[in-house]
Amino acid sequence: MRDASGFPNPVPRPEGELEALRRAWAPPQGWRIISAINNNFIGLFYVGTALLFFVLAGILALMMRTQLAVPENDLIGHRLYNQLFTMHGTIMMFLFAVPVVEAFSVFLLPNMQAARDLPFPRLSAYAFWAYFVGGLAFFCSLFFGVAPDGGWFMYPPLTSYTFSPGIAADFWLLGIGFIEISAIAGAIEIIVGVLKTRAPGQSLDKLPVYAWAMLVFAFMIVFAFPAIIAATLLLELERALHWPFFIPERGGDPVLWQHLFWFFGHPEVYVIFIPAAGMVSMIVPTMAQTPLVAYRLVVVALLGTGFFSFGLWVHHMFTTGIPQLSLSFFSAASMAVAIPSGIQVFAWIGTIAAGRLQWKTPTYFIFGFLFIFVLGGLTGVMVAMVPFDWQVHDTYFVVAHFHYVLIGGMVFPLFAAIYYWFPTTSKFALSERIGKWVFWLIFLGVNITFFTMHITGLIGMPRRVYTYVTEMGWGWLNLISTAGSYLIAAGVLLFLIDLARNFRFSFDEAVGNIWNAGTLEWLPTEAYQTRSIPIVRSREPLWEQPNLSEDVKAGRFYLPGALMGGRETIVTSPIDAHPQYVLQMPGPGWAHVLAAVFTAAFFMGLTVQLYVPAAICGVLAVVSVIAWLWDSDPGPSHPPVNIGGGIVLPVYLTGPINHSWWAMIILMLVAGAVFACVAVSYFYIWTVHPALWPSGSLLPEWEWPALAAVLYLSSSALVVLGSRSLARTPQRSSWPMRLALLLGLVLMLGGFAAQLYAPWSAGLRPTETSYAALVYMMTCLQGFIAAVILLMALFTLARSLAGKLDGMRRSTFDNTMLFWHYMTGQGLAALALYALFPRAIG
Ligand code: HEM
Ligand SMILES: [Cu+2]
Repeated sequence: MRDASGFPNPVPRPEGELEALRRAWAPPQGWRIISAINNNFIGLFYVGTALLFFVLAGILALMMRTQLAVPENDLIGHRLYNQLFTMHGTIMMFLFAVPVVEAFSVFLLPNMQAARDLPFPRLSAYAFWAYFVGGLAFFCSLFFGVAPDGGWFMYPPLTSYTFSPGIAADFWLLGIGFIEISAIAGAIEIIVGVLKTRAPGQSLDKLPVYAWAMLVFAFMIVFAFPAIIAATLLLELERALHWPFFIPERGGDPVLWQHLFWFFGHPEVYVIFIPAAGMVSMIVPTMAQTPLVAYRLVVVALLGTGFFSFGLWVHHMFTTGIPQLSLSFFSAASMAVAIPSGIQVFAWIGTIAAGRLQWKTPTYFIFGFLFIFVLGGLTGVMVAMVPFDWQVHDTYFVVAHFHYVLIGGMVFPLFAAIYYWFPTTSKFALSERIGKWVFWLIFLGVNITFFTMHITGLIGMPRRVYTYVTEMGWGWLNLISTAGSYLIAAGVLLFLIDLARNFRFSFDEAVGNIWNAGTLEWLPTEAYQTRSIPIVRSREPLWEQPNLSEDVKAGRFYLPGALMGGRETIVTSPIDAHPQYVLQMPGPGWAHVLAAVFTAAFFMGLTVQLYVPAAICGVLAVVSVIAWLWDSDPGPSHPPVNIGGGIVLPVYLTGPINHSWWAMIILMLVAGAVFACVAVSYFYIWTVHPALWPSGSLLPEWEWPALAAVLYLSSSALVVLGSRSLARTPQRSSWPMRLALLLGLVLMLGGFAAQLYAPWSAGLRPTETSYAALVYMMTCLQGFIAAVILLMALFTLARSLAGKLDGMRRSTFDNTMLFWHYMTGQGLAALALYALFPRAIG
């Protein structure tokens, strides 16, 4: 029977059958814990760790405020102060703001989409553990006096080897580069999760705004974070091997760092704000008990903000001597981006006006958010005006502005979210009485601390100074700011007390829907999410689909229980959310946790220059990843299953429908973006020092590059032949496929050797000029991708020999093939830039 939306209704199963399924459902104890680690629990652990970093960075801020309370204070010297503001800024941005929103989504998204989990639970766990271990190690650098002190944006030349010898700056570069890997892993998980694991019927126009926001967030990470990865790679190579990317005497340019950093850093602000806005769009309708006004417009605004925020980065560089025309462009664009945020603000106000507001703690925080964020937006428009920015650049006015935006734009929504959503997983709700105290303390504290700073800045106090003389007359303003910061601290402390008193994690006895919300994360859950997966017919199913909770709980919908005796969820089509296949989730495992720990140890070892232990950890990390992936491609291990309502789904599909295929595509986008950043740097450096480019008789030779190109292309062609051969043997692996992979590997390695040899034989050395360094940088990236392909191909061969790969069960092969083509594409691009570009200009 099909209903209006085109989905068959769930047919209630006979009571006996349901009973049997219920029994199959009850997971054994160990299984409960593992499913917890992979889902809600890792999400909460993740949120908790991020809050820990918020508190730690907050303590650093209090230390700074204490030092600045009175003029000529010598509580903290300039050295420590430099470390404090660097660590505070860095931790708040990289170890709190981004992880906390990813953490929240690991915990919220599956519930909101009534999926049993995000599609790669082990990848979320990997992201978490990498962040946990790496973040704590990074923080501990403070205790050993080796904390970075170059400011959170680490401008060279200050942070290059001449002015920052020692390992402090390396801590920042390797530590942050590593944390970015964790953020990107999370982003891949979120994109595939939002697009592929939704409740049947939850088409894109019924998707909760929060899920939209997370989708935009994750895509922004995919395109913005590669810039900081590229930048940290360049600076680390400059520091370690003296490749001169940012040194003007050898053709480099320190402003290149600023471009790369802010191409990441500006979107970063929206990366933080967009998920928070998504949370607000969920909380406001519930608190007002009416659907969000202008849903479509809000979604368009989110997409618009995400897109346009990539065109604003230069407004952080108005004082670097940028040409007038670009100044005007970026100034106008910076003001224009206020429009989509304005649309959302009006949608929230409209929703509040349309409904009847419940005055609960989350509501207070929403109002605090609106007030503070709008003020931050106003000063934002002020500093977007170039002449004004020239006046206040690097003063406390800017410190006031960005704290209004960051605290208003993300800390307040986050508190609202915690008070709002914790009842989904806690036995008790947080206290309303304490909550209001927390709100008022933080709200007043923030305004007292930071409003004052506008004035301090306007009368001239620069940022990043550890003290000031009495005659400047800044003393009383600073004292007020310091007092305010203690109020904030009191509020946060009270919040932690509330959390300790009332938060009790529970799978199945959570307080539940105390706000009468309409979305799926409020469905009753058990050890492994909802008992059955509902059909969704509206944006607020709990409001509009009567008996939904009872029917879900009774198992009257899809996948009622553990049909295959394991962990499973439904994979749906990205637009309409039509059920496509049943995804068998991985079971308990430790390999991914070890992989994260060893990756962290590898980066730590590099930082403190213990190269042998680092190498060992690197190898162990690779081994753990291989062990982790070994049982990740289960194949059609079970005949198609009847998920209920007459729908029979396969348990395994390959090709573009497969969830891991999507993950691979996104990974390729990330790799491509890193390469693109380096390629753009190459052009940029050319515009700065065209005279250093080879010309005339020094033009690069074309024979070796041409050979490399031919070898790459033919290796790709061989893999395609291998794929065809594999398709002809559905039940087993084929020898032609194995041979094609092996021969392909040989050709690829030959291609890489030719690519490496070309500049070397021409006498080019990476330490000589920025041009040469960039040529070798592109070669390094190619070498990295080639090494990955080598591992992937050997892994594929091993699976084929172990009988775990055939014409049906071929996800591993397909992913290797995709990345192989990527390798060829990137190689051709690098070769063209090396061999053809100097010719084109010379
Ligand atoms: C909770 C209360 C907070 C207080 C009292 C506080 C205080 C401070 C202080 C005193 C500085 C140094 C100013 C200077 O010497 O130039 C600073 C810098 C900074 N803060 Fe905060 N902050 C707070 C929250 C946050 C949050 C939530 C974020 C981000 C999510 C953040 C991000 C930054 C950044 C990026 C810097 C610049 C660091 C640099 O100059 O390299 N802060 N903050
Ligand atoms: Cu910006």
